[in-house]
Amino acid sequence: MKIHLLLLCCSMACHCIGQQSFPSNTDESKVQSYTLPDVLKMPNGKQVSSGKEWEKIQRPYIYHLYEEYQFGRFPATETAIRFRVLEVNQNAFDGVATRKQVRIYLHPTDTTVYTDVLMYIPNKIKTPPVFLGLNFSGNHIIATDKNIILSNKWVFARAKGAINNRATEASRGTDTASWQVRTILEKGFALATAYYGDFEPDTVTGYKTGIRTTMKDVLNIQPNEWTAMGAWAWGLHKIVDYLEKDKSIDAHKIALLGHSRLGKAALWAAASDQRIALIISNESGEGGAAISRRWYGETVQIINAKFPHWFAASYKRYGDSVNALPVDGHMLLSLMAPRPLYVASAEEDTWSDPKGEFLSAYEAGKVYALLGKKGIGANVMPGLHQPVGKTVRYHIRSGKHAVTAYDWTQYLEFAARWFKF
Ligand code: GTR
Repeated sequence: MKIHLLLLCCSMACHCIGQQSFPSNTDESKVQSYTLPDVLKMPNGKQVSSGKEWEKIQRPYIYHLYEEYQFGRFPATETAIRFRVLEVNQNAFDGVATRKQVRIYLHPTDTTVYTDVLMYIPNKIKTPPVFLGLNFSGNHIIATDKNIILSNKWVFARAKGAINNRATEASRGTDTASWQVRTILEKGFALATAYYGDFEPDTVTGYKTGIRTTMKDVLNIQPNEWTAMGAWAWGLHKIVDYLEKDKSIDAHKIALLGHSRLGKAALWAAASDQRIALIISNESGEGGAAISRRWYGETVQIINAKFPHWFAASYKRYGDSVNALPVDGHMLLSLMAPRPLYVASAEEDTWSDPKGEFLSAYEAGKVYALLGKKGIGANVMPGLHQPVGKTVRYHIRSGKHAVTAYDWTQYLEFAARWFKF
């Protein structure tokens, strides 16, 4: 019976969450017309006419809309990190790199509240630029290196090698494809990564054991005043705090990469922290780079039903009236300007709406142009494997929802160009 219902539901282009089913679409001819909020229209109705007006009036206004309607606010209280270098080994990757594992204590007194940052730093380069990115189930997944500390935090039951929601030795190196560490090092970049679950486990009740609860008194904010996305973005800010103190890399050259839900978190982290010099949205989709007003792939209604902890309560009001949402993907991308921004999609990743991601990147180009930078240029989607654009760059590749070697090749080239490296 259950299977029958599911089949019926899917043939009707519906997405089922528990007992509920929500309409979803992957037929371009069914996408209705929509009007995007004008990213350059100021609250007084006038158009932004200078970079100064953007910085002083419009950017703070749009940023505030995001706090209010999607991501929630950050704690107003600043905390200083403490850290301990747990390990340094100059012989990683056959001597190509130094491996460094650093424990960042997030709480001023409770030493159980921490994140472990894993770094690989190329030995041949003095203070290299660094790629930063959160990973999905512990640092040990990114390489087969046996010396990486195995995370003992909660992980999804579906995480490879996991038993009872904990990583095991079998979990090591299970996501090397997404990280391409050797190539990153060979191109002269360092890599820094941490597990997003160190800040908040990605479940509806994850906030109870994450920093939104463990640090609520220190940060002076209640868990429901912000969001899981906010907690992950805050975690990235703390890692940047650490990177600024680490003399072995160039903290003026931090490239932040986020895939999928971590792409959404990365965009929010970069919107709220100018120390992040370059941003890569890898298939961040709904609530990230994609245009929510396009009825294609995942919708605001679906994302809120499936992941109620990700976004602010006010975001849920727009599930069936997305055209009234005060923000849309192009506005989030505009908050990256004038910093180099790479948006990427995959052909088979219809859930993330590749066309919506492209259009959003194209639209954000208006803000980049205002600030004297070049966006994507033409609003015609490029073919597969044909990256376009300068300060805002975009590609769509063949294949599924993932970070691949092809993607890394483009990102490394893009970052090398911008960091003059
Ligand atoms: C999906 C979710 C997407 C995307 C993805 C991921 O289930 O609907 O918004 O974030 O997960 O993170 O892999």
